[in-house]
Amino acid sequence: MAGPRKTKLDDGGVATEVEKKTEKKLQRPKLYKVLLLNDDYTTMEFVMEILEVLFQKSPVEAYRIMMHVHRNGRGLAGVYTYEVAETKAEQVSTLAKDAGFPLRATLEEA
Ligand code: TYC
Repeated sequence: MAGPRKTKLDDGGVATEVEKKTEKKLQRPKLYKVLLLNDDYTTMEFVMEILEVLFQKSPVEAYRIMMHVHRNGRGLAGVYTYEVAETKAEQVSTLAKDAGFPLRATLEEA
């Protein structure tokens, strides 16, 4: 059973094109990495709290990610669809600003 299904209304090609377009619209959305950036002022404790509260990391995982960012400059906090990733990155900045820290996050296509 290879190839597109034939229907009673098969028009010899046009309907097949429409089906292809429909398939394309149903493709999975792109995913984006939220990357935490290192800085010299945000405390390690605050970064871990952000990872636990916003990115649902365990304390052990939060410590591992925070130390990775501290040593390497950036690190993966999570992977999400665009709107969720944008919101997470904004929440990082807002919560950090409210606490007096310059912590930032950036997005990268996964
Ligand atoms: N470098 C910071 C310090 O020494 C800790 C830190 C880790 C800051 C990770 C930001 O994303 C970050 N206090």
